[in-house]
Amino acid sequence: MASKVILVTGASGLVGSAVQKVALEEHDVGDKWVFVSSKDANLESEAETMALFEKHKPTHVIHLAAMVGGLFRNLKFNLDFFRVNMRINDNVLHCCFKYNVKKCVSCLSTSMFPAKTIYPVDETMMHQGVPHESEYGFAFSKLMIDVMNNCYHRQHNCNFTSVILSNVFGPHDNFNLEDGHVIPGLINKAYHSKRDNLPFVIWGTGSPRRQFIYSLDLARLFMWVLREYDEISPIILTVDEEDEVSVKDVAEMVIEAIGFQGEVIYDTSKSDGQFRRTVNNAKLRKYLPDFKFTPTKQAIKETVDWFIENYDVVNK
Ligand code: GFB
Repeated sequence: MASKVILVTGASGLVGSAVQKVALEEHDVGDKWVFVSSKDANLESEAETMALFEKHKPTHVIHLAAMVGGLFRNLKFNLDFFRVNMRINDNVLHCCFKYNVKKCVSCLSTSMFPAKTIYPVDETMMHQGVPHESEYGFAFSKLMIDVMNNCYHRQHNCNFTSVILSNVFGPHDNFNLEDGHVIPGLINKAYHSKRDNLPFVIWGTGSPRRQFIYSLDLARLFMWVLREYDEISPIILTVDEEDEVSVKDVAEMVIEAIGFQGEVIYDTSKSDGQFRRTVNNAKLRKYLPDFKFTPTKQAIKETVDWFIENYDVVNK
């Protein structure tokens, strides 16, 4: 019999696909992995979530399913982000409790830190103020996961924890221009600008700064959190502070990886969003001082190669 039954929600997304890849690479100890996506259950429905847990009886859960999107999707659907994610998270965590799940790891986001704060922020500062207005609904739904994890622990001694993610990118991302995050958006735009001999338009000023993490690095860290991390309080999983880059920096890496040589325009009529949200990963570094992140330039090149190879599927 499998020693662990690990249920992964949201498994067809950016992070879920990377977790699947890394889990397959692990020559493991007989754990059973169950990867589910919205095709298997609507997690906004309590009944469907319950049926999923009844069917698979997981001992461990990696909870990735969420309504997600880049700045421009957040600006349009603040309320939907809050309501959808609150429903999903309440159903999943309650089923984890009902079905005696030994450990659940959920995802928070660096966008939930107070908009007015002192940088860099760390895990102790997440409830100290109101998040940036552009991500308000999403950010509060993420903060509530930490509240629920603490309540389940206090009232029922559950081992539900969470990880705080910065901007993730990699294969299987959402490359949609309106809904997606900046790196997949830039890759999609640069590819078409090169193909159609058009200017490459970067939204905003290019000055905002972000810590980007490659999905495959994140998946490796997830394995460690699942097996070794033993706190209810969240842990930030991202690159070191000195690896923070600007939107302009990543746009230049995308231009190089695509081989675009035309005109570059910054459309400053578009929002910049939050200027920075620098986080300190000292807690992660205390546990894993030697963990090596893939250099952003190399990870962008690998993502561009994946995008080109999978162009028909991505753009269908
Ligand atoms: O990844 P992103 O959409 O969101 O990046 P956040 C937004 C930044 O990239 C802004 C610029 O400064 C935009 O002006 N940008 C330039 C572009 N060109 C583009 C483009 O083609 N597409 C997009 N999307 N942006 C995310 C949140 O915030 O951070 C998530 O949306 C999550 O919910 C994550 O919390 C951590 O980095 O601002």
